Amino acid sequence: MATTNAHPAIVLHHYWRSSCSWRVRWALKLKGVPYDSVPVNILTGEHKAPAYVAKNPSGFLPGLEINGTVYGESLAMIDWLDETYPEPALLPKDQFDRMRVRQLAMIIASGTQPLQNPSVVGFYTEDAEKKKAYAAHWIAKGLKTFQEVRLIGKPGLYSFGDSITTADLCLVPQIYNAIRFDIDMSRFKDLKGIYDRCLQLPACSAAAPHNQEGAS
Ligand SMILES: N[C@@H](CCC(=O)N[C@@H](CS)C(=O)NCC(=O)O)C(=O)O
Repeated sequence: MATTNAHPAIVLHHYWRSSCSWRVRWALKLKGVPYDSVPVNILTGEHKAPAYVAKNPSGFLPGLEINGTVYGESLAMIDWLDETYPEPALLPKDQFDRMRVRQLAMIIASGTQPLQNPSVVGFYTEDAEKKKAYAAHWIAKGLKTFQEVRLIGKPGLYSFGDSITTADLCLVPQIYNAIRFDIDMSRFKDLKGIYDRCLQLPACSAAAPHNQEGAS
């Protein structure tokens, strides 16, 4: 994609089912930023191949390429997008509201998703049942924390208030994983409500796993 006056050339290296990739796809679509898509298949190990690791040394997805330079870490990408394309804002104006939204986002991005990552779970055990129980334990713990912290923030239609924030970008893909791991979502009714509402929104839905190339 050629650089235009309005936008740099952006390429997203991602996997359709990766929750961290969904966060960034959603931010790109919400901000109306055009990008080229390079699918990287986690199941076949493409993310560990030298060609990808040379671009993103962690070997994790997604990777965001901006004018030929690749950056890792989905929250760094989302911050850059929010700074560069301020509308619609993904963080509230008030400093303490912003802190709360960041807290919610980090509960998922630092305290939950890493513990259910295939490489982490695979290092713990090769046993499929144990893998599932281990991942489900940490996801449920993370969602419980999120649910409680949300209530001491400003609960509204979404995670914080009535507009989409970075907290939702992290929460919704994590709930998708929770459902895959058969977690009983009746324990997290409010969060499931946010998930259902978000999936009605065009940007979230367009970024969702089932709408990506290669989804099965
Ligand atoms: N903190 C990183 C985490 C990235 C990450 O864990 N990506 C997962 C997919 S959601 C991955 O590439 N996993 C591959 C593996 O575990 O081997 C971010 O937010 O971008």
